[in-house]
Amino acid sequence: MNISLKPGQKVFFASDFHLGAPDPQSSKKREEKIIRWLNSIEKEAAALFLVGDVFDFWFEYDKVIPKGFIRFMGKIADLRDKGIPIIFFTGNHDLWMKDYFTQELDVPVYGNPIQIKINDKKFLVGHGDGLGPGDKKYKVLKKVFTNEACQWFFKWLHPDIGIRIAQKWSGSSRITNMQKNEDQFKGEDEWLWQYCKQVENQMHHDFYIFGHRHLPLELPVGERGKYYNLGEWVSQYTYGEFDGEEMSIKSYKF
Ligand SMILES: [Mn+2]
Repeated sequence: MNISLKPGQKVFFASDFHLGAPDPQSSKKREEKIIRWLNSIEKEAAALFLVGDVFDFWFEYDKVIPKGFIRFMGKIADLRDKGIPIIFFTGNHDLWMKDYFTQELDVPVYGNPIQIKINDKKFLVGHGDGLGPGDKKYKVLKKVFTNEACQWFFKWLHPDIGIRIAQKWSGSSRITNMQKNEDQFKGEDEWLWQYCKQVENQMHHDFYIFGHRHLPLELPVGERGKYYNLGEWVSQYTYGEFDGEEMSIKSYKF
């Protein structure tokens, strides 16, 4: 994917909105904030990357999608209708996105990191779950979640039951863990940082952009590369911005 920026244009990156969690009221407030942010960037945006865990839970049945998030989806439709390319990634919470966003909103959805070129800079962009060493528990879980038989079984549970179970599970797994040190910086042991260094040894990228850690980070990768983590939108409202030369992590101020 190649993007060339006109003067004044920027590319925006955000992840880990976790819409739907931990309860409808706080999710609604977050949704409003996200829309306010999207309104504020739309004039400058040459492209928008939403890098996974946009939804705290998502599952597409053949003819049904989960209720909710309608203003957010409306805003995505509005930006697309204005001609702004939007690229979605699945995260570990919403990895069951299929073709609904592509069909309905003309938004491609990627499940793995992709390389992009913006002006003359090379990027590697993805959610980041299950990459690098460590994260072992999740890697096992992902095998179950992506198992076709498991998905088939889940699909045939009535959505009122399936989604209720999934929301309970999802709610207990992450947002609540945020208070419990899960999201503290692990220094050299940051496995996504290690993953970036491994990739950099094979092939140079100027910028590595990931979510998943819920920690806004800016770290060197080799001599010339940099790893940015986008943080989250539950309490910090952080996002990445590339102006054609420089990448930066900013916090949206309301
Ligand atoms: Mn997340």
